[in-house]
Amino acid sequence: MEERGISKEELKSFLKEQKQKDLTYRKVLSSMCTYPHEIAAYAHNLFLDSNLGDSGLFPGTKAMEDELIRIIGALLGNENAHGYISTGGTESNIQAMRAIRNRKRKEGLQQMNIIVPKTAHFSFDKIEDLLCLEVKKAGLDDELRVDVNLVEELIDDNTISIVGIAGTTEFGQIDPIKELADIANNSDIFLHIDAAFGGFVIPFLDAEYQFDFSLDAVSSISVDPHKMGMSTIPAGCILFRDELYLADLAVDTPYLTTNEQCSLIGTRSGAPVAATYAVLKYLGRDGLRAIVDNCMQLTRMLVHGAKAMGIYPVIEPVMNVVTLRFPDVDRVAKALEARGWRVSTTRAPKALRLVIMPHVTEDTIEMFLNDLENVK
Ligand code: 0PR
Repeated sequence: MEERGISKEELKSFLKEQKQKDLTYRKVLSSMCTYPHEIAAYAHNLFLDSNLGDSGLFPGTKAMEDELIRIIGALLGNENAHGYISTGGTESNIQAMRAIRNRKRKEGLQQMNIIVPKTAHFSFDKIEDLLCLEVKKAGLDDELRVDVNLVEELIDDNTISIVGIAGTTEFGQIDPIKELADIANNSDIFLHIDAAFGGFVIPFLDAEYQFDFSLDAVSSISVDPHKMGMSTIPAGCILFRDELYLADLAVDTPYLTTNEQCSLIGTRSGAPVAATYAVLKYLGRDGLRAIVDNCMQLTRMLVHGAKAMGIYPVIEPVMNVVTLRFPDVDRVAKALEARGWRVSTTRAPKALRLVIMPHVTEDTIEMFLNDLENVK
């Protein structure tokens, strides 16, 4: 750091330059984030100094967090769920697995494993490392949902949790959560649902899926307001059916305004909490449904246009994630990037992956299809 600071004007013009180097979301089809809703940005800015790591100092923010847990819990089938606003899907997944691991450790279990679908997000690789849990990966069926028979085969005496994904990162597929719930019920095993992406999509789809606390065996759910919830980054949410799992996460915090803390991080911004509260209250279920409807309509438009060119999806999209097959997908991805698009590719099966977030418009899809026609 320099001895003397620079002027505000100089700094502001530097910041603007840096901001211009960042991409806008206009041609981004690889991200699960989007522009936050303007009301979320407003609330975020108002609560910049709020720290829920010491929540006794910020009772106004804390009340919004408590209400959010009720609102998001109700959306996911249980208004009496318990949890907190995390930094995102990674923290929520870690905390769910840490809670059941701590519980089982107290019961005397030493070597523990969890079973996740092969499609699980890479946060589970971090979990394997951090929590010293073996992570077993179960194979998939033809539609890229976890194969429940393979899950059942992997269960042993040291299995403490099964994980189902409601909205897989790469394919936007929904695992057969009801069948996983039956297995969890029969074996008395914790069932965590990673709905980081799908939690704000699935309740608003025309088709109905059982994936949440309305299934008795579902123990915890991860759901991210900073993905399809239109909130600011970082906003995740971890919910438990049973409050006692929060106690399994708690540490004593004798010199704070509260006696204990359940979150993974210490200092915790209240800004995304205010943002999430604001946007969910402002939009309501109708507003969120309209956003999902629009994304799904554009998803169908994209798939329809691709099929008309003889390009087919790996699975018919279940939510707003499209994966397209090409014999030479890396070349296609590169050619699209050269035209300013940001796209990604899946691992297996290898395909072009496009996420149709709320920043995507009809014009975007038309422009994209036009470019696809030229590079395919
Ligand atoms: N679970 C699922 C199902 C996810 O899709 C993701 C993230 C997570 C957990 C982890 O969430 P956090 O990243 O909030 O901790 N899925 C995207 C991914 O990793 C996130 C993303 C967002 C990637 C924006 C790129 C991007 O530009 O692919």
